[in-house]
Amino acid sequence: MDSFNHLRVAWFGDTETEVKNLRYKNQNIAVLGAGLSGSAAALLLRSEGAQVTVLDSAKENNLLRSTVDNLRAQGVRVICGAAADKDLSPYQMAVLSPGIDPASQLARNFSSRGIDMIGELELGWQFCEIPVIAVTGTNGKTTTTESLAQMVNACGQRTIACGNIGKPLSEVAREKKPFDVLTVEVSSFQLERIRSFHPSISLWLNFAPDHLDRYRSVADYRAAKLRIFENQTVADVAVVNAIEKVPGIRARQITFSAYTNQADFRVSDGAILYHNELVLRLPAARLRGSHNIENLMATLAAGMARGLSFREMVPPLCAYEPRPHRCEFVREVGGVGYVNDSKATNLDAVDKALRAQSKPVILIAGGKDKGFTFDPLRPLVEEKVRSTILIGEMAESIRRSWNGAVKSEIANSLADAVERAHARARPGEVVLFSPGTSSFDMFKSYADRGDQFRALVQALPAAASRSDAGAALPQTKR
Ligand code: UMA
Repeated sequence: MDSFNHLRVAWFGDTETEVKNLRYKNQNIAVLGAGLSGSAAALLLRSEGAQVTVLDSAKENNLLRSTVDNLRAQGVRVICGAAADKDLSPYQMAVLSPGIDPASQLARNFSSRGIDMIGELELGWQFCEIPVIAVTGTNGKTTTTESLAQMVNACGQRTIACGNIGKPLSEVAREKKPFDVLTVEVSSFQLERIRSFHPSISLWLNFAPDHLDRYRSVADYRAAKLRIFENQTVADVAVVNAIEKVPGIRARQITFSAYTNQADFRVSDGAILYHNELVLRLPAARLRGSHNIENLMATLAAGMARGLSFREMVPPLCAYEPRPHRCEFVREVGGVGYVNDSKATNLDAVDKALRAQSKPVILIAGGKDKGFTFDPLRPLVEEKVRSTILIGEMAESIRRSWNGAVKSEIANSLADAVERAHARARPGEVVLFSPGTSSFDMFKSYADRGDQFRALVQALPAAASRSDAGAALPQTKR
């Protein structure tokens, strides 16, 4: 049963929708960025009859050949490199990809001319005539979005996990498949440029400082994320972490917390309770750690808002297997466990990964400088970590942050770091790769970084003498 009084039902044949979406026909529209979001937005606009130009600051031979070829084959003009940053053609509107900073030369070339600019999420939303569940939070978005979509599908409501998880909303909108609801992971970058985006159910998982290379302050980052609630009304549902003080929510709230009993969903005696009703015994689920218990609670709350019963939801939710790169156990070598937590791109994620460890840790951390220091982790590192091996742009800065608290050394590549960790770790310890910042200084993405870590660990000889270890390791990009 669907409990929404404003259910958006029609993919086809809705007159209001047809009129609304004719707005872009024959319009001259620029799409900034030729990545996943930009190409999805361009193809959606093209299929709606717009004249579309994709502009990307990168040189053409640095872009995916297949993407550029496909765009051109669909009649989309593509301009790359310096010519894109300086393009002065007249446009009626622009669509911005989430990863492009509004302060970049490309974006400023449009904003300074007063050209109306929306984000790709907003564009996709304008063509989606079915309800949306939107999931945000600093950490746990992807796990929650994916487990929620899997659970909702298993309970008989057709959905797809999309958005920041890797399939842009504009692509789902263009495909026009008959879903009952869309499960959309939304980032602060995407929420920055919404206007009418209106989820029937919004999830606020948690909040911690991040992305300070893009935002002037933590408050700016939080304000962008809070826009998830902006267009919700009393007919909608907001699923909110009870520890957070989230202002200005009009929707009906369902709260959850693994840390307080003052919440609709809470933990007691190794189980999740809804008020006083036992919902899920934690050992039955494959997700582990307090942060994941909260992700499970938020998922159940969203399912409840969709009219699903706990009896239907619990079996598929318990069957959900976590994705790679999130405290993923890779292998044990000589009594040492190796854990790949490459998805940890901020300090809050490292904090959670360290708290989940019961054995002494050899920590490999570091990566791109995102504008913050590792000082806040110092007390926890002192408590949990025996030795650290630091990589990337931030290695020196992290060493300064933890100076005197733990023994630190700097590695010149990920292969070097794994080799050093292998040499340092004693049986009964854990080598945890939880970088605490993003990967772009050395790798294509956190997934590329985690894949390389996993391959390096898999290549460790099972019973090698420690001094030989790593001799045959593959080289990493630096
Ligand atoms: N570009 C310019 N000028 C610039 C900067 C970039 O032209 O000044 C171009 C690049 O050359 C590139 C394109 O912009 O060709 C990339 O655009 P993009 O960064 O928006 O990347 P997409 O491939 O469109 O991927 C985006 C999200 N990326 C970011 O938000 C950084 C993906 O989230 C998302 O999966 C995808 O849309 C589909 O919705 C990734 C991410 O890291 C996973 N998200 C951040 C996070 O989770 O922390 C927010």
